[in-house]
Amino acid sequence: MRFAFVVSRALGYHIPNLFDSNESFHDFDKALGLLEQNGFDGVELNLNFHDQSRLSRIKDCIKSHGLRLSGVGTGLVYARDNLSLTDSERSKRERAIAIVEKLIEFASDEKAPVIIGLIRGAGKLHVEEASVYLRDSLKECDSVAQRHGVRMALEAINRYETPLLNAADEVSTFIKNTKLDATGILLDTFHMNIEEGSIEETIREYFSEVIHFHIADSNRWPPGFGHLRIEELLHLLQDLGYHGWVSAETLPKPSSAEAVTATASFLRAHRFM
Ligand SMILES: [Mn+2]
Repeated sequence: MRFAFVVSRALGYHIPNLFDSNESFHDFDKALGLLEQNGFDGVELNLNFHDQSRLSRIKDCIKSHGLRLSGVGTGLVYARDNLSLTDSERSKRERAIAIVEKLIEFASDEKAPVIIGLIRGAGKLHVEEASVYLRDSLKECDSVAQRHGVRMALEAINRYETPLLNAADEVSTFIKNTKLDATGILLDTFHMNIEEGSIEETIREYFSEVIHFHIADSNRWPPGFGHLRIEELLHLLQDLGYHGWVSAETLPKPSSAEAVTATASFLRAHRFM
């Protein structure tokens, strides 16, 4: 297992307006330095743009700290630009798909998974109609991912954040029925704590389809601050032979820097790092 930490403008190490200005690149560089010092192998990002100059600057910065890109989240495409894969307006769906496809290209030299979370859409959706759009949109993205040798990680997200695909069984069935060959499941301990009867059983049952894993405690604070036994879940993943990324996607609590150091101490205390 390799460990990464999310650096973004919302969760993880929080940098307001990340990648919008030179100063934010400076803060990004500082955050990566902290990940490097604390023994992380990679960094996970949330991106909603695809201009080459910013993307290559990001890549260079990651490389200069000896880190890898563990995953590319796409939630900001929805949260910031209000574009989703299920928007009832075709042109908005197409814009969302186009960004995902560009980010697949960006992720391809690192073979990092591209994460499909809230870009699926949220709020008051007509679920049946949205499911059809989601199927068609993801089919298109999946074939681009396949061409680039990139996996898409479709995340099970709890019911309070979206009405679409809340539990692992729904994600698994959706991937199979839609025949998404480049897509696997992303399990997140925070979401599983809300949706699954047993987190351990869910990990066991869907393990062969899991390609990416997010950890956060029950309150989305770093591991050790809530009531989940994250160490037991990581031991289970290890026993099952998981070789993918485990990314900490926590709130920036007690602070951005302490979220990093607390996660690292937790992982070291349980001999994962
Ligand atoms: Mn997550």
